[in-house]
Amino acid sequence: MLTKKVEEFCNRQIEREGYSSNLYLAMASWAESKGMAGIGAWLYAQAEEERMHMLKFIKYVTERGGNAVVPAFKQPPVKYKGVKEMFKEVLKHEQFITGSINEVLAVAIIEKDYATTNWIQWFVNEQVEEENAVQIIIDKLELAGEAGLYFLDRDIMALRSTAPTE
Ligand code: OFO
Repeated sequence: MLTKKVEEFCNRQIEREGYSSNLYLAMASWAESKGMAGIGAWLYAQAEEERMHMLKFIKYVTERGGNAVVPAFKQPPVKYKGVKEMFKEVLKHEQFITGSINEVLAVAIIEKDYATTNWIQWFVNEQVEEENAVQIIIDKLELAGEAGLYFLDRDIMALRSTAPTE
Protein backbone atom coordinates (compact mmCIF):
# COMPACT_ATOMS: atom_id res chain seq x y z
CA MET A 1 0.00 0.00 0.00
CA LEU A 2 1.33 3.42 -0.94
CA THR A 3 1.63 6.02 1.78
CA LYS A 4 -0.35 9.23 1.21
CA LYS A 5 2.86 11.15 0.52
CA VAL A 6 4.13 8.70 -2.14
CA GLU A 7 0.66 8.55 -3.70
CA GLU A 8 0.57 12.36 -3.84
CA PHE A 9 3.97 12.55 -5.57
CA CYS A 10 3.04 9.78 -8.03
CA ASN A 11 -0.14 11.67 -8.90
CA ARG A 12 1.87 14.84 -9.41
CA GLN A 13 4.05 12.82 -11.80
CA ILE A 14 0.99 11.53 -13.68
CA GLU A 15 0.11 15.14 -14.46
CA ARG A 16 3.67 15.96 -15.50
CA GLU A 17 4.03 12.95 -17.82
CA GLY A 18 0.65 13.69 -19.39
CA TYR A 19 1.57 17.33 -19.91
CA SER A 20 4.89 16.24 -21.47
CA SER A 21 2.91 14.13 -23.93
CA ASN A 22 0.67 17.06 -24.88
CA LEU A 23 3.63 19.43 -25.10
CA TYR A 24 5.45 17.16 -27.56
CA LEU A 25 2.24 16.66 -29.51
CA ALA A 26 1.89 20.44 -29.90
CA MET A 27 5.56 20.69 -30.93
CA ALA A 28 5.14 17.81 -33.41
CA SER A 29 2.18 19.46 -35.03
CA TRP A 30 4.02 22.81 -35.25
CA ALA A 31 7.11 21.15 -36.80
CA GLU A 32 4.99 19.25 -39.31
CA SER A 33 3.12 22.42 -40.29
CA LYS A 34 6.49 24.05 -41.01
CA GLY A 35 7.45 21.24 -43.41
CA MET A 36 9.70 19.32 -40.98
CA ALA A 37 8.12 15.88 -41.21
CA GLY A 38 11.14 14.09 -39.68
CA ILE A 39 11.28 16.29 -36.60
CA GLY A 40 7.50 16.04 -36.39
CA ALA A 41 7.67 12.22 -36.49
CA TRP A 42 10.32 12.21 -33.74
CA LEU A 43 8.13 14.40 -31.54
CA TYR A 44 4.92 12.44 -32.25
CA ALA A 45 6.71 9.28 -31.15
CA GLN A 46 8.07 11.08 -28.09
CA ALA A 47 4.54 12.18 -27.22
CA GLU A 48 3.45 8.52 -27.32
CA GLU A 49 6.31 7.53 -25.01
CA GLU A 50 5.31 10.17 -22.50
CA ARG A 51 1.74 8.91 -22.60
CA MET A 52 3.10 5.44 -21.81
CA HIS A 53 5.00 6.94 -18.88
CA MET A 54 1.79 8.46 -17.58
CA LEU A 55 0.06 5.07 -17.94
CA LYS A 56 2.89 3.32 -16.10
CA PHE A 57 2.34 5.65 -13.13
CA ILE A 58 -1.45 5.27 -13.26
CA LYS A 59 -1.18 1.48 -13.26
CA TYR A 60 1.45 1.46 -10.54
CA VAL A 61 -0.58 3.66 -8.18
CA THR A 62 -3.64 1.44 -8.72
CA GLU A 63 -1.63 -1.77 -8.27
CA ARG A 64 -0.32 -0.47 -4.94
CA GLY A 65 -3.80 0.26 -3.62
CA GLY A 66 -3.76 4.02 -4.24
CA ASN A 67 -6.06 6.31 -6.18
CA ALA A 68 -4.65 7.48 -9.49
CA VAL A 69 -5.96 10.88 -10.53
CA VAL A 70 -6.30 11.73 -14.21
CA PRO A 71 -6.01 15.52 -14.14
CA ALA A 72 -6.85 18.41 -16.44
CA PHE A 73 -3.83 19.61 -18.38
CA LYS A 74 -2.85 23.16 -19.16
CA GLN A 75 -2.61 23.95 -22.86
CA PRO A 76 0.91 23.79 -24.29
CA PRO A 77 2.19 26.65 -26.50
CA VAL A 78 0.94 26.62 -30.10
CA LYS A 79 3.89 28.44 -31.72
CA TYR A 80 7.65 28.10 -31.32
CA LYS A 81 10.40 30.59 -32.20
CA GLY A 82 12.44 28.11 -34.17
CA VAL A 83 13.46 24.49 -34.21
CA LYS A 84 16.64 24.91 -32.15
CA GLU A 85 14.84 27.02 -29.56
CA MET A 86 12.12 24.36 -29.44
CA PHE A 87 14.60 21.54 -28.76
CA LYS A 88 16.27 23.66 -26.08
CA GLU A 89 12.83 23.87 -24.47
CA VAL A 90 12.50 20.08 -24.76
CA LEU A 91 15.83 19.64 -22.98
CA LYS A 92 14.86 22.12 -20.25
CA HIS A 93 11.57 20.29 -19.82
CA GLU A 94 13.27 16.88 -19.61
CA GLN A 95 15.70 18.24 -16.99
CA PHE A 96 12.68 19.43 -15.03
CA ILE A 97 11.13 15.94 -15.35
CA THR A 98 14.38 14.33 -14.18
CA GLY A 99 14.27 16.53 -11.07
CA SER A 100 10.65 15.61 -10.55
CA ILE A 101 11.35 11.85 -10.82
CA ASN A 102 14.22 12.28 -8.35
CA GLU A 103 11.79 13.93 -5.93
CA VAL A 104 9.42 10.92 -6.15
CA LEU A 105 12.40 8.69 -5.40
CA ALA A 106 13.50 10.89 -2.49
CA VAL A 107 10.01 10.77 -0.95
CA ALA A 108 9.86 6.98 -1.39
CA ILE A 109 13.18 6.66 0.46
CA ILE A 110 12.01 8.94 3.30
CA GLU A 111 8.77 6.93 3.57
CA LYS A 112 10.73 3.65 3.54
CA ASP A 113 8.76 2.52 0.48
CA TYR A 114 11.41 0.25 -1.01
CA ALA A 115 9.09 -1.15 -3.68
CA THR A 116 8.65 2.33 -5.18
CA THR A 117 12.35 3.06 -4.71
CA ASN A 118 13.05 -0.01 -6.83
CA TRP A 119 10.23 0.50 -9.36
CA ILE A 120 11.17 4.07 -10.18
CA GLN A 121 14.72 3.18 -11.21
CA TRP A 122 13.36 2.49 -14.71
CA PHE A 123 12.42 6.18 -14.95
CA VAL A 124 15.78 7.29 -13.56
CA ASN A 125 17.52 5.42 -16.40
CA GLU A 126 14.96 6.55 -18.97
CA GLN A 127 15.66 10.20 -18.13
CA VAL A 128 19.40 9.73 -18.71
CA GLU A 129 18.60 8.31 -22.18
CA GLU A 130 16.07 11.01 -23.01
CA GLU A 131 18.22 13.95 -21.98
CA ASN A 132 21.05 12.49 -24.02
CA ALA A 133 18.86 11.91 -27.11
CA VAL A 134 17.67 15.53 -27.03
CA GLN A 135 21.20 16.86 -26.51
CA ILE A 136 22.34 14.90 -29.60
CA ILE A 137 19.62 16.57 -31.68
CA ILE A 138 20.61 20.03 -30.37
CA ASP A 139 24.26 19.31 -31.25
CA LYS A 140 23.22 18.25 -34.76
CA LEU A 141 21.12 21.40 -35.15
CA GLU A 142 24.11 23.55 -34.15
CA LEU A 143 26.26 21.76 -36.72
CA ALA A 144 23.73 21.82 -39.54
CA GLY A 145 22.65 25.47 -39.23
CA GLU A 146 19.63 26.80 -41.16
CA ALA A 147 20.95 25.62 -44.53
CA GLY A 148 21.37 22.02 -43.37
CA LEU A 149 17.94 21.77 -41.78
CA TYR A 150 16.37 19.96 -44.72
CA PHE A 151 18.91 17.11 -44.60
CA LEU A 152 18.89 17.02 -40.82
CA ASP A 153 15.11 16.62 -40.86
CA ARG A 154 15.55 13.51 -43.04
CA ASP A 155 18.23 12.17 -40.67
CA ILE A 156 15.98 12.64 -37.65
CA MET A 157 13.20 10.74 -39.42
CA ALA A 158 15.64 7.81 -39.81
CA LEU A 159 16.83 8.18 -36.21
CA ARG A 160 13.29 7.76 -34.93
CA SER A 161 12.58 4.62 -36.90
CA THR A 162 15.60 2.87 -35.31
CA ALA A 163 15.05 4.15 -31.75
CA PRO A 164 13.77 1.75 -29.09
CA THR A 165 10.15 2.35 -28.13
CA GLU A 166 8.82 2.32 -24.58
FE1 OFO B 1 10.89 12.05 -20.50
O1 OFO B 1 9.61 12.10 -19.27
FE2 OFO B 1 8.62 10.72 -19.07
O2 OFO B 1 9.54 10.18 -17.64
